[in-house]
Amino acid sequence: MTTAVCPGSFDPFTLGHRYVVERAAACFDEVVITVVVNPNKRGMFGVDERIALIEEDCADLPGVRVDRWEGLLVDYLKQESIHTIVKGLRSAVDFDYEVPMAQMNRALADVETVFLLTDPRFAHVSSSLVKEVAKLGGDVTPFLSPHIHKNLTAKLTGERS
Ligand code: COD
Repeated sequence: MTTAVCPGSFDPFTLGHRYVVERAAACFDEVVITVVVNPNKRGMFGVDERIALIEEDCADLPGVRVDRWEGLLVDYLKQESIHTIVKGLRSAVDFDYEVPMAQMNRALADVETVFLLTDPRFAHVSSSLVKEVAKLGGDVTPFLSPHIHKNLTAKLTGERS
């Protein structure tokens, strides 16, 4: 069975992330979306919230499950006996950022990184931009699933009240 890990912060999971997971699910028997916890960075959504949102968002994708990890990503792959990471590429900027990580991960643990191109509809979409635009009242409905949009709106309303 072929398995790949799609790692990220996913704060929150966008339709760009989902697009890459869908493409990965077409290439591998199993895809694990691993929410990587950074203890020094407090996200808008807690890790349990992010996991619950992704699980709901990807419930229709067979072979896709969600997990969490804190620490070196390659240690997660070793623990799970997985040898492939999938990363989404939006632009050459992503490529320049991702290549050193891919090389480092290969040097550390002989892990292969596979890059999948995003769809042009999502080439400008990042979790941080979506949060910024939403906070300033912009329409981010084209970039999030309806239930994640609902949760983001609730979060922002809670922040304001
Ligand atoms: N379309 C397609 N792909 C996208 C889109 C989009 N619109 N938006 C984001 N992506 C891709 C990103 O390119 C990335 O590959 C992935 O989705 C996750 O994105 P984010 O923003 O949620 O997550 P990041 O970039 O903050 O995650 C970075 C990691 C947590 C994966 C990385 O820092 C890591 O591996 N950390 C663990 C510690 C470690 O091992 N460090 C050493 C690395 S060598």
